[in-house]
Amino acid sequence: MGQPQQPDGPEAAKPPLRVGMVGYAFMGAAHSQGWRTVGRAFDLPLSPVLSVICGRDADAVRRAADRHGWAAAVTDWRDLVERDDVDLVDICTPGDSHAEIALAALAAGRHVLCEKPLANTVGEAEAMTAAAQAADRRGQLAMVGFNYRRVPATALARNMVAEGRIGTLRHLRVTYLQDWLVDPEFPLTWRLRRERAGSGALGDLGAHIVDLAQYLAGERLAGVSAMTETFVRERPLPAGASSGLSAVRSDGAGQVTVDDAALFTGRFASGALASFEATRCATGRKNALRIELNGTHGSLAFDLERLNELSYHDGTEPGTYAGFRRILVTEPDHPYLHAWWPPGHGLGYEHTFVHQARDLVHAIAEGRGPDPSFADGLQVQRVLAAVQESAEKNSVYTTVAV
Ligand code: SOE
Repeated sequence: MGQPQQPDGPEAAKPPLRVGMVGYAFMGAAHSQGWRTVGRAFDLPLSPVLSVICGRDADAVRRAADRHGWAAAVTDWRDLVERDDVDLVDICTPGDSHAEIALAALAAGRHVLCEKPLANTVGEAEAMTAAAQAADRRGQLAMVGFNYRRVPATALARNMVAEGRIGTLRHLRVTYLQDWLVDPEFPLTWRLRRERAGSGALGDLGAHIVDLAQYLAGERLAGVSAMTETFVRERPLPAGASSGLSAVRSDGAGQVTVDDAALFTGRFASGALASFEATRCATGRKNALRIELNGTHGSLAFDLERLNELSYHDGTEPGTYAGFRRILVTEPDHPYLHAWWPPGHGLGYEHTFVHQARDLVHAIAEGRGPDPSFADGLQVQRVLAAVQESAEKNSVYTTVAV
């Protein structure tokens, strides 16, 4: 590992924002590239520095530090949050450690970025939110990482809804489909155990679509009716399974304790209706997030597989010429695009993490609460809890706690 990626050129003159990240798997890699890239794409008031990365396996985290450009590697997050070369703690771990790391980081005077879902339970999310609100009064900021808000096309959709371009919302339908659990031999990893992940597709994918739906609609869900299912209830234990895992079958399989899929309907405070589907068993669908909003004056539709595009139907046009048209979201006046390429040169999934870092850096420099805040993350957690409660009560309509 070299020295911290010290900013050069115009970056050198700006105060640093020294990041310490906990976790180095998929989200750790995605956030690392966000921190590496953001200062070179955007003109920022602070210069992010990749100070230190943390993981339990010393060799693996050292390799991750070298691969992703972190200046130091440690194995205990408790040390990381106290280091004097860390201003912001970025939490990219499984959900069962979000609360303890965030609470320690806030107590140590650090800013925090926490991956979604905010926590595994409403109680944890409430404690995190209270700590974040107290820390905010000390000038510390905390954000939860709902990165799909930061696709230029979804940010444009949010602006269009807010401008009234679809009129009053009547319907929203959103699906988030993956298929990596179709194979019954896929092992019992942490995402399939309630004590580690809190829930299955609901917290992993459902959290994204609940947040995105509320963000685009500009309002919150009042209540839900839900069902969940676990299609494969026992899976092979992963190689080297931790002592916490016990086999429930003679062939060494362990019990799955989370949902494979969640389907739910929701009613917004305005009375608009919504439908949600989150599953990791939709054969052939790899990371298929699609959302459509129907209003009195028009509709908007987004497909993550075509993330540089937004479909728009202007219901005020005469029927002869009306229809869904494709907005290619690559113009310099589209959200975030001024920093990137000429029109027509698209962005990708990884850019959402660059945009997330950009927005957090600006919020910290300007001393204003970032969105989504921990309070936003808590509200999503309360929707997920209402979904689970409804599903346990034979889909009875369940109001979302406020
Ligand atoms: C699930 O496989 C997952 O990695 C989510 O955890 C991420 O939040 C999503 O962006 C991609 O899919």
